[in-house]
Amino acid sequence: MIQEQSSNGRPRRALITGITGQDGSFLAEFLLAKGYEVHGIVRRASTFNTERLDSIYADPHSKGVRLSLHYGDITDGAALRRTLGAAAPHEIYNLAAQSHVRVSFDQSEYTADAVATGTLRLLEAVRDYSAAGHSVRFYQAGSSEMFGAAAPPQNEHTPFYPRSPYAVSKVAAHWYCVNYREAYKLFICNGLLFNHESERRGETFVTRKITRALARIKLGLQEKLYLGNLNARRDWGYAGDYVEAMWMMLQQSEPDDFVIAMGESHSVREFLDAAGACLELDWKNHVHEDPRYFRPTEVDFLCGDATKARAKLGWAPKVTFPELVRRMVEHDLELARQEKTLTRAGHRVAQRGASQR
Ligand code: NAP
Ligand code: G4F
Repeated sequence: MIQEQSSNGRPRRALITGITGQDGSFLAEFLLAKGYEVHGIVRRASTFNTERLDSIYADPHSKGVRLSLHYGDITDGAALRRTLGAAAPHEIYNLAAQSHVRVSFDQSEYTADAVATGTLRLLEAVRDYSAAGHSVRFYQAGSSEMFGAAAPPQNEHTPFYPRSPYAVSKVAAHWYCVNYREAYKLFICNGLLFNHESERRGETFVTRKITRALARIKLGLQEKLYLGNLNARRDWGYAGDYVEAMWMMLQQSEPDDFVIAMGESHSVREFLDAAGACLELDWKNHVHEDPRYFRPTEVDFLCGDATKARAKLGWAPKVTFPELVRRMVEHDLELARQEKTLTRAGHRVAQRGASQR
C-alpha cells in the first residue's frame, strides 16, 4: 500500500461529496487503500443511504479510523463551509449530483440547484478556504452527457451540445470550474467521464436495470422488463477504473481537463444481447417498450476518445465491456438466488415500485 502523506508526515486528507453514490464508494475505498484520511458528505435521509459504504465503515469511536462522514448537502452552502473547516482537505472530489438524466426533465430546477449551483457554492467555499492559506486540489465530475448531440468520437476539443437539464447543468458546472481556475489560480480538474457501471450502479440506470431484471427472469421471479430506447449507444466502462483516473488528474503538476472513456460504443440492445448470453436467456421474449422511459431529447451516440488521458496520465482501463457485463450479471444472479431462497422459505422480500425502475 502506498502511504500518501502531507508534508508534516500525516496522511493526506480527501473530501468527497456524493460519497454514498456508486463512484463515491469506489473512490473512498481507493483513497483509503492509498493511506488517505477520507471525509464524505452524507445527506440526511429517513432511511439508511450508506449501504455502499458498509464494507469500509468503521465505528468512529474506534482507534485509527480514517473514514469520517459529515451531514451536509450540496444545496447548503453553510454546511459545505463548515465541513471544509472540519475536514481541512488537501483534495476535494465533487461527485454529488442528481445524476439521473430522465429524472432531470421532471426535476429540472432541483437538478440545476444541485448540479450547477451546488458546484458554484462549493467553489466559493474553496475560494475562501484557499485564500486563507490552504493548498487544495479540486476534481469536478463532468459527464459525456455534456457532448450530447455532438458527433462521435468525442474528445476534449468537441463542442458541448447538452440535451437535458442535467447535461446543461453539468456544462455550467464545467465552466464555473474553468473560470475559477483562471480567475483565482485554483487547482481544478474537470473529468469528462463517459458512462461507467458496476455491481453498485443505481438500479434505475439502464445497465443495472437490465442485469437485475434478466437475472430475476432467469430464476422465475419476474416475467417482463419495460425499457425505453434500445438504439441509444453508450461507451460503457467499469467504475473502479474510472475513479482511479479522478485521482490521477489531481496528482499532475498542472490542472487540466480529461476525457475518460473506453473508446468503444454499444447500443442498449447490444447490452441486452451480452447480458442475455451470460444467462443463456432470450431477452426478446421478455422486454417490452414503455414510453415513460423515453426522453424528450435523447443522446443517441456517445463514444469517447481518451487519448490525452492515456498519454498524460498513463490511465488505462482494466475491465473490458464483456467482463463488465459478466460481473454485473453474476452479482445480480446471486442477489436473485438469495431472493428466491428467502421467498421459498416463506419470507416476504420487498419489491421497489415499478415507476422507479
Ligand atoms: P450516483 O450513484 O447517483 O451518486 C450521486 C451521489 O450524489 C450520491 O451520494 C447522492 O446521495 C449524492 N447527492 C445527490 N444529491 C445531493 C445533494 N443535494 N447533496 C449532497 N449529495 C447529493 O452517481 P455516480 O454514478 O456515483 O456519479 C458520481 C458523479 O459523477 C455524479 O456527479 C454524476 O453526475 C457524475 N457522472 C457519472 C457518470 C456515470 O456513468 N456513473 C458519468 C459521468 C459523470 P444519496 O446517496 O443520498 O442519493
Ligand atoms: O443508463 P442511463 O439512464 O444513463 P445515461 O442517460 O447515459 O446517464 C448516465 O451516464 C452519464 C454519462 O454519459 C452520466 F453523466 C449520468 O449521470 C448517468 O450516470 O441511460 C442510457 C441509455 C439512454 O439513452 C436511455 O434512453 O439507455 C436508454 N434507456 C433505454 N431504456 C434507458 C431505458 N435508460 C434508463 N435509465 N431506463 C430505461 O428503461
